[in-house]
Amino acid sequence: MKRREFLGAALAGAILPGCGGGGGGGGPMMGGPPAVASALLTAGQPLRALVPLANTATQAGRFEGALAASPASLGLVEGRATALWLYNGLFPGPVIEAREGDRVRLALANGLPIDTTAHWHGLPVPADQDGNPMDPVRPGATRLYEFDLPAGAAGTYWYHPHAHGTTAEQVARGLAAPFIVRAADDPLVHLPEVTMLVTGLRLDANAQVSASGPMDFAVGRQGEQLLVNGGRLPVHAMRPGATERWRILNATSARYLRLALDGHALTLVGTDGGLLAAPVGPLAEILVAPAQRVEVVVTASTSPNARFTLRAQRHAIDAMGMGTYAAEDLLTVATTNDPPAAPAALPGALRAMPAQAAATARKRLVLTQSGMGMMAAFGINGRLFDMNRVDLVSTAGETEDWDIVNDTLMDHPIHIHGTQFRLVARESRGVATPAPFAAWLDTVDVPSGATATIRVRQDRPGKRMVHCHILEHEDAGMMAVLEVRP
Ligand SMILES: [Cu+2]
Repeated sequence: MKRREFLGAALAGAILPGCGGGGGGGGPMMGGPPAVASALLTAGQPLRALVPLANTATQAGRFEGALAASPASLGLVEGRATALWLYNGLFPGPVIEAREGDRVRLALANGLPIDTTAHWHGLPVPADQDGNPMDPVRPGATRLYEFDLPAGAAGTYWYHPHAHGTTAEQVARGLAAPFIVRAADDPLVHLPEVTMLVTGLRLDANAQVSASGPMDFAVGRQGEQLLVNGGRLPVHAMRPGATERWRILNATSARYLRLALDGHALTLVGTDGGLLAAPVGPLAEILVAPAQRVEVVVTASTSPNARFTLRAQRHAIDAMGMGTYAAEDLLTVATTNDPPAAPAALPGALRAMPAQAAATARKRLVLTQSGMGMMAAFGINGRLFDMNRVDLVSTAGETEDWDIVNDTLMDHPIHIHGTQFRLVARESRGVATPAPFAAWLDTVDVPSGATATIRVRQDRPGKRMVHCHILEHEDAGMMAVLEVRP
């Protein structure tokens, strides 16, 4: 089968400025939810602000909080109760907002009927505090996670379960929320800020979260409605001409978000691991792969009383014709009737991003496929996950180049725990495209048939997960254990 090429020349990490449309074929398998929806699933409600997790610390320089993962029931559909699993009963879960330098202590109480963990996605936490699948929190148990947020860690992260084999189910039932780390010297602190957590929801005819089936395990969970902060197609009001900083998180299982805002350009200022060295833009669109985050600066049109749509554009992720996502609207920007705001200045430099050290070791990871179509299964270097096996070994503090070779018929967003890395280049069909700018990533999209070369350094010893962040792929074994030795 001919491999898809259109992403072959793709640019840095998550970023795909001004690229053409995706391939054809296929489409979501499942129908939408029942027709009558409550406010949450009714389009046009105001964008909800996420609820912050209370900091119960009594000392400065600390963040202490309590999370409980428990079954909950929510009236998403009129006259029906949808069974969900939520953090602290919130849909979505509470946003954790801490600062660089903070000592963090978070207690997780497991009120679920199965094992869970809290994985602090993208944060440089010790391996034994990172919610690995080998560290399950049993039903009824409470686990305390403790870690420090070092200088330079400011950025947009998230937390979610990482229990072996049930991560997709736990996220699909509602367990995911942002974790924002702030810097004392944030150069964009003058801009109003909005956090937009994008999640997927797929309900069956009884208004219950539907289990993933064979198609979902093949190409990722299909047919989800996209929600922003738990709402369907919410409205975000902006004063004409106003400039805002948006933190956008892709917490869907498998939905690549090729984001564009009608009539507006986007300026990229940050990725998974925080700010870029300088703003990048204007961009017509930005590709945010599953698990990735972006920080974007948006200046609203000066037209009053106008409406614009933030949309995830059509995007194909496989060459088997099964994983094409149709365009889907995410959110409406509605300008108010106020006189236009004065233009906001954006600094030319955001932060220092010195070059990484030269690599002194090299690894090759091949993303592998067995079976075709609905029978497709994916591994790393031909193997499925075994938490008792070590697949890769690195030395703490050593800089390595990893060639991640995608020898499968679909794209995979590959996530490495415990550190941030940079894309060096992508190669496809003999054409290498260097990353056009430096960006810190913890998840890199590796298109079908392409090789992504990343430069990565792990600073803390212990076992780290390396896996596809299409959650059904992860659960089915597309994951490896990296042992970082002192
Ligand atoms: Cu995958």
